[in-house]
Amino acid sequence: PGEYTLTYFPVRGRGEAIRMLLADQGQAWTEDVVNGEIWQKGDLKKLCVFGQLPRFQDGNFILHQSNAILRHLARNHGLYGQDAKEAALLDMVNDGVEDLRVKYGRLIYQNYESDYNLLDLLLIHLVLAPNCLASLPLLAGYVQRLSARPLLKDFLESDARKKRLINGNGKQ
Ligand code: 0HH
Repeated sequence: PGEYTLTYFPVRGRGEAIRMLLADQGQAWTEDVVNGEIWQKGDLKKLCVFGQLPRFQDGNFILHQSNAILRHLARNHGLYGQDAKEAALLDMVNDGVEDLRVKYGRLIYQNYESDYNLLDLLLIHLVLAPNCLASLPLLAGYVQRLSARPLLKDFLESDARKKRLINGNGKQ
């Protein structure tokens, strides 16, 4: 791959699963942080295919849509299964996680309201309700196992991540 740059708002949001994948793979990337003031100007929004972030650069190759970015990185880093059927199963699970993320987004922003993708969402649930996995040992073990992976652990405990807002609207 070329040099990686993630352009996103100063939150975990739809950037965090991408960041966790890269961190866990030992892959360096550049953070291009867009605050509200820059976004309000509208110039960047016009450049975005769907008028939204995240935007990801792999060298000269520019991608939008967080799940397309995750799949691109999964292919680049050999994380997309052994064959077309395994890739289809990964798509199925990730699409299910996306459905859950959309519901979570509604809860946080309106109503309040793959592996890395699910881990991010579960970690956020643990912020909202620390005991929510108490009766779900398989999921709790999953969170512990993944969070203990050395590179991912370093990332999860890094100052930069601790400082990063979870949602940006104070509702967590
Ligand atoms: N389907 C797209 C994807 O998966 C959805 C992208 C999307 O919803 O990539 N982008 C939103 C930002 S994610 C967007 O660009 C929601 C978190 C926003 C938190 C902002 C907090 C800022 C705090 C300083 N929205 C801007 C827009 O639509 O104009």
